[in-house]
Amino acid sequence: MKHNILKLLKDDFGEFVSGQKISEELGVSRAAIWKHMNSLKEDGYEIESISRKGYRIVSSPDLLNYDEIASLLNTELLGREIQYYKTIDSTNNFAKTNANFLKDGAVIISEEQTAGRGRLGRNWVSPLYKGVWMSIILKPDINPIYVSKITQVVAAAVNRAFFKLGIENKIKWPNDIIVNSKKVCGILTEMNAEINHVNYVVVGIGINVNLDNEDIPEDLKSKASSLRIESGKELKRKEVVAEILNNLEPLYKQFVESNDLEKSIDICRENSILIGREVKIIDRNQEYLAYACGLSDEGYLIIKDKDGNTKELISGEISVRDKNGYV
Ligand code: BT5
Repeated sequence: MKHNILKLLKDDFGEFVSGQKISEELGVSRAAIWKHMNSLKEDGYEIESISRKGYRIVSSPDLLNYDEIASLLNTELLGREIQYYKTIDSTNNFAKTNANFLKDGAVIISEEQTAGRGRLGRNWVSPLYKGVWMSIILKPDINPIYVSKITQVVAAAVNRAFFKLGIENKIKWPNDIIVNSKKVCGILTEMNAEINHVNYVVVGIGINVNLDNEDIPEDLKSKASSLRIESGKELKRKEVVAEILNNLEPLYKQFVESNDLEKSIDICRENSILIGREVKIIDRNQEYLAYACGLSDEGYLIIKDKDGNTKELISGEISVRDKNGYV
């Protein structure tokens, strides 16, 4: 009921909606409406009530639930179902456990993660209300060997979304988004598949939106930052989520429906922080320097080693560091 009341108020955002209208349309008593209004206020909504005029929303909190995000989306597939939590161990873990019951395009978002994960079981710092910690469940009808390309599609979408929000950024292949030489976003793509069939893909996206300096652990300060620290702007996290999903949907559909990666790869190429630079490749237990020449049409990083041999790196195999530091 609370959601229905909120929807009525949001449909007439800024206008007064009378208690009588709410009570008639939703079949609730005036006393119940009052109770729900108080509960909405506790959630952070600023609601003005004037006798004989009714209720109106003055401002909404920056929460990442469906009520806040849905009206900002222009998608058909992504984010049409949002599972929202205040705290969770890892949205990727939750997504993987529940993927069979959730729709293609469903999104899991938590205000904090207590065991956020990076690649290879690394830790991902995810403080309460400061960032976007979300996982998207995808059920593409593609060969499992192509799934790693989805990371490039997502990186391209995040890059576009940040530009739309006024933030210059670069993509560090395969899964980082960089602002002013520091990592502000990481992508973790996982899948469950049979030999020829993808059961589901979980794309985890972690974005440091409004973290302050003190939210970033000492040992990460030299390489990690947030959109707020780097741009000096406080962004609405729900707008960040919506921009990403809105930008991802057309690129993702092009890939899964027409096997067309061109636009995504073009974005990744044009905004690459690695291409044209010497990089350090950390490949399991060996490290070597190489020159990053480009990105193949398949989304693999093309490098030339010191002997002049060219090879393509497939995401997931390696880590790349700039030869003098993080980027
Ligand atoms: C990644 O791994 O960059 C993928 C991160 C994916 C996080 C999302 S949040 C929602 C979803 N649920 C999850 O549990 N995970 C996903 P990788 O390239 O392995 O980078 C991990 C490394 O980045 C760590 O070892 C740290 O050095 C650094 N790091 C940890 N937390 C960070 C943060 N908040 N911002 C920037 N760097 C961080």
